[in-house]
Amino acid sequence: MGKSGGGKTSLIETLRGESIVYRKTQYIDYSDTFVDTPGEYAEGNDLGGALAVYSYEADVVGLVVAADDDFCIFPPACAPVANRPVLGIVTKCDSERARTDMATLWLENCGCERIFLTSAKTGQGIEELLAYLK
Ligand SMILES: Nc1nc2c(ncn2[C@@H]2O[C@H](COP(=O)(O)OP(=O)(O)OP(=O)(O)O)[C@@H](O)[C@H]2O)c(=O)[nH]1
Ligand SMILES: [Mg+2]
Repeated sequence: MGKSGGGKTSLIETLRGESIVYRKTQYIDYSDTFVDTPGEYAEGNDLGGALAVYSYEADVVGLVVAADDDFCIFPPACAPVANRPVLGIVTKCDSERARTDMATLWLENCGCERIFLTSAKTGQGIEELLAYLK
């Protein structure tokens, strides 16, 4: 879960070994190994409850923040309310506007137990994340 345009679907495509094709996520897609969610669900209170429900369908929850994001939508100390591992995933580490340290700090403040630094474009961090998930 994470902001719209943050790179969730691209990350999933990369983890699957597929090429990246831009497709706005329009609904919660739980048809396969990954549960992909539209960013809008994480951006407002009205749909946020659905993310909580779907998080209980998953073995592991990933909070996604792009390295070039200007702000973080997740509040501090939100991760420990889940009774399963909550990972922090920094996407777009290749971006020329990347502030990876800032994104990492935001996810640490959320209480994420592991933080992966990734790029769907360069493949950075993908093997490490796959190894963890496997
Ligand atoms: N530079 C760079 N761009 C990326 C990366 N990952 C995704 N993008 C770009 O960011 C844009 C949004 O990517 P998506 O994967 O669709 O983002 P999303 O989080 O699934 O967005 P929603 O479906 O709206 O929630 C696309 O134009 C991607 O090409 C990355 O690792 N590096
Ligand atoms: Mg998407």
